[in-house]
Amino acid sequence: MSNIYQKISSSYKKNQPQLVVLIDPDKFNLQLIKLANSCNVHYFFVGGSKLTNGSIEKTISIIKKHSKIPIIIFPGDEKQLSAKADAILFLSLLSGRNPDYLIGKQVLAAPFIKKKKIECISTAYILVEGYKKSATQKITNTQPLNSTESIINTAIAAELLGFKIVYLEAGSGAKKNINITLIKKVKRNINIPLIVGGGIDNVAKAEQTIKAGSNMLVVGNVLEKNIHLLTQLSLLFKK
Ligand code: 1GP
Repeated sequence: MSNIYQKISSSYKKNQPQLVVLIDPDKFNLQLIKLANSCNVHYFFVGGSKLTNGSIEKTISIIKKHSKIPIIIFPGDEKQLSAKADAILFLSLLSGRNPDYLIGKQVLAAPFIKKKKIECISTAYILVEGYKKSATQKITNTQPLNSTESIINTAIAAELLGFKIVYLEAGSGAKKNINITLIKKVKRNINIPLIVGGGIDNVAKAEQTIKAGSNMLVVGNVLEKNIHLLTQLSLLFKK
């Protein structure tokens, strides 16, 4: 088994939730990286739905200079790659029916990932209604799922297809984060780690999300506005 996934899997088996800080290269803030070093942050996800000025490669290099926290690429498209990352979430947008985001972009990215031997974690990416049109929704031209049954069935299909992780995404800056009851139901139906993110902007939401069974919790947007919330959030986790 591979290195990063081994750690994720081991925490999943021990029921120890992990905290992920999402770094958007366009909004890079070195102070957040430095603060994360003294908090219970398990991983950085680096990526963005659409990058304008930021570069994945440069961002990862800077983070590596200042932190030992493993970096996992969370790619918005097939160009967001770097051999410097510790792993990549190899996402397929299973909530949508756009072939480019189901398999097309993966085909384009695959040769680089294989050649550079980047640890690849196949991830079923499920966009759930977050009541704010997300960047993912706009760029991929897909609709989020809002029926509990279809979300659960998509997660089950993901496991049966061999995905290593399910990611329930409400969209960055979502008005409504993923519903607690939904997390519990999805958890009951799958036996692989579950990532939850989107619109988690305070400690209470984070606490409820991990109590409901999320194995990895992703926080991005709110920390771009207030890095100090990380200190409080990190108290919910152990390292
Ligand atoms: C978005 O799930 C992540 O892809 C994190 O969402 O930016 O709303 O924290 P936020």
